[in-house]
Amino acid sequence: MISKQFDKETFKESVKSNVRSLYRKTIDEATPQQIFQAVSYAVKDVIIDNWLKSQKQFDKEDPKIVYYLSMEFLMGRALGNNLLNLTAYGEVKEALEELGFDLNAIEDEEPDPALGNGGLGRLAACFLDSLATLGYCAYGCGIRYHYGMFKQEIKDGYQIEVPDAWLKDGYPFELRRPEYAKEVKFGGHVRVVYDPSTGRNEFVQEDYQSVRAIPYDLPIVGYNNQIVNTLRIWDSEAINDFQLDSFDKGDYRKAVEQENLARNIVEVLYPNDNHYAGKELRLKQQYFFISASIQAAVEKFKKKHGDIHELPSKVTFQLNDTHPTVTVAELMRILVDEEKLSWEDAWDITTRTCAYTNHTIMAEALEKWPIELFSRLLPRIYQIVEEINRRFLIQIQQMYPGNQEKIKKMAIIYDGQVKMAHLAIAGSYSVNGVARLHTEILKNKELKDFYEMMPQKFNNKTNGITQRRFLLHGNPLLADWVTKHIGRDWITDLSQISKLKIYADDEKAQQEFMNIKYQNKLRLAKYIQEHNGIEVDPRSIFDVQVKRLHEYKRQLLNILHVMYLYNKMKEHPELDFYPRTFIFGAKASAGYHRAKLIIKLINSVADVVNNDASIKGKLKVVFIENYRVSNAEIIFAAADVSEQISTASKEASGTGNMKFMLNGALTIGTMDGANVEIVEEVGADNAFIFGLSSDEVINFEQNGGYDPNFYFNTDPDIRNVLMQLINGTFSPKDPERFRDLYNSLLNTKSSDKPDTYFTLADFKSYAKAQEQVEAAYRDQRGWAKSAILNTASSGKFSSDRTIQEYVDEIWHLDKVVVED
Ligand code: 26Q
Repeated sequence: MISKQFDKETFKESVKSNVRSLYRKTIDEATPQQIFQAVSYAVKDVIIDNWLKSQKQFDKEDPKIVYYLSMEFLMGRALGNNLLNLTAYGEVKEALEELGFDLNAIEDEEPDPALGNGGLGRLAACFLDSLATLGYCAYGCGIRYHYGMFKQEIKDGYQIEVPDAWLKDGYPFELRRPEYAKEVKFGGHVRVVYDPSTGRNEFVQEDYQSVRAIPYDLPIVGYNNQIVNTLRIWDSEAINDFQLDSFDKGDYRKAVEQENLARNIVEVLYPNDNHYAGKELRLKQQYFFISASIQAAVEKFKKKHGDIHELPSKVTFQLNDTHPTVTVAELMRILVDEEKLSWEDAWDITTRTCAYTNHTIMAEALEKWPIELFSRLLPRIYQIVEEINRRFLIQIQQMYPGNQEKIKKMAIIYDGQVKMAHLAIAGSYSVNGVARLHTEILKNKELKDFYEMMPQKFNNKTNGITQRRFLLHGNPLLADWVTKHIGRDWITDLSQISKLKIYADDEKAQQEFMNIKYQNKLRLAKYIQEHNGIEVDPRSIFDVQVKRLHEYKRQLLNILHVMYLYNKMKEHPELDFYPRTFIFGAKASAGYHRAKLIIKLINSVADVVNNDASIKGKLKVVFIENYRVSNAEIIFAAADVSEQISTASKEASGTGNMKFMLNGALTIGTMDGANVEIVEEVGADNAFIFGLSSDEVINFEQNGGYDPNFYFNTDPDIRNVLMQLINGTFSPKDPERFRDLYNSLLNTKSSDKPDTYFTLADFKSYAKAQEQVEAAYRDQRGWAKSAILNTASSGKFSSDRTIQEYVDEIWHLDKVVVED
């Protein structure tokens, strides 16, 4: 497609002139990084025009705005994506070729902005892409971490965390907006002052420390519609410019403290995924970006509208998990303390403006802040939470008179802790889960009491992913093939992709599809060769599990099964195994020792298996270092088999599962999260389902768990694999190395609660499903048909569909069109 705004010659001139003015170099003297910068600035120029135009149109039409509040935005690289969404990728590629550069190589110069951990952060990024593409006015609000998700290096099979200094060369797409800075206050105490003129108490925070929040705006380019939305990430700066001699002793100390505070707040992203860490700095980060964002949003609203009571009709704050939940109290503070509203009016406005998305039922992920910490850091906010709690408890008592159990289970403040999920639910008009099964579990189990009290708030929004990054950009060969068969409409309407179904039985289509998969496997094999020094057979089955490392995701089940297969091959050399490459990619939280040990186990198994000539290269294990958005695109495109093997009920949704499906991989998985809906769309014949159901898991849990020793004692295959964890098969120098993993799976003296993830209970049915995978792959035509059907059935899993549901059922935004 020819872009409306790109002229090749002008673009080339712009790149050359950027190299000159930025680096005082001619284009042939510039380094690849400098070329990346120069190209990006040239692209940004074009974006800025659309950005201005969009904001003008928003100003004119005054649509309702959603603020997507999130501690994480896992954006991935912007250059290629922006070019695609501007529909200028082809022309720019040509322009650069004429200058002697390869766009792909230039794209590889961009640091991967990794301001997120995994699913939740990447979901936020997909949502921004969809919001802009669908023409809705949306702001992402987050933190400009100076260090994003750590880079993972594998040394001697162990994970090493290396800081990710993504800003070190400057990030060309961001725009610093100091004129929109906001002050954020921490600590001190609250003085209550009676104002006789109004008859109200005023609450004055004194002796506080404060920082200046400075916004940096990143453009979010809609696909082919000239809309550019904004991701606003806040940096912090000290309020007092640090002037040594102008302070007396006391102020000097405070100045230093405020400097430190400002420096620390935005320093680094917490690398925890699905795990709560009650760190003071984390709460500072939360309040920092929320206070700045809510202040800015209210100010923007007031510039246009006279009556603050109209806020809910023009603004919605979507809370991405409980991390931004101080929003509820901060908005109350602004409405009551600054706008001088009555508590009742302020609460009415707040609870019609905030909405909350839950992403997990894992107990260890629930945010509970000690009162001491919370009230010390946020004294006024704590008072407000206390009042919200007091009134909420009255409401509970009215509904359930005398029921102390309900108070105990539902209170916002209880047992010395502030429970953020309870605050989010009380303060929101919508509470949603992220896949149908997950929402049902919330309603019937985790949040049952809340659901019974306010059923109207609860709803489901099954997650989605953007096909523009994960097919159009990540898999150009398949994208072109799809377009050739059904036209381009799928790019903005993924439901169209079902038109491919008529090709599922077509032999030519099957061959083309499998050939594209093969090309993509070659691309990944090359990446693996370059990065791991391992040679893999592109004709083998590429069986892939890429996601954060967590016990509930059960990478351990996967690698135990690899060990089992290896044993079988050794025992029965006469058996005919179809060659298989097991590919892993996963970061473990820096302090999560067991997760890190699982990485070591995967690499240890890889060492033994990959170097055992007797199995003739039929089994390979690869651990891809530093799994992130940029290499994810290459990995999804090349996968035959998608491993989605979480303990049923634990994975709220999953989104990797959808990316694999879109790229034509077949799922081997449990009936968990969105897998349920994936199987519903593609049909059970085109997936490999195994294991306990969520009902069965929950049942076991309510009756004290299952007995892993039963499997150990009765199944020699399982016993053999487990014994190999402690007999040095994969760690001859240190046979005890994996003892903790062994203990985690069994009832032993040192494990108080063994295998809460039902690994051994699911092992045999997993192994059986894997046999079915192998058998299915041997039938190449059958496999091709299933693969095509997976791609063709993935329409539901576009984040465009998800966002449209949020708009229709929660946000009620107005669509905006930007004209030429
Ligand atoms: C909390 C407190 C302190 C530090 C960190 C955290 C923290 C950080 C990140 C807690 C949780 C997360 C991330 C959770 C997450 O990614 N959840 C995933 O969300 C996806 C999008 O909805 C789902 O698809 C996944 O199933 C879910 O695991």
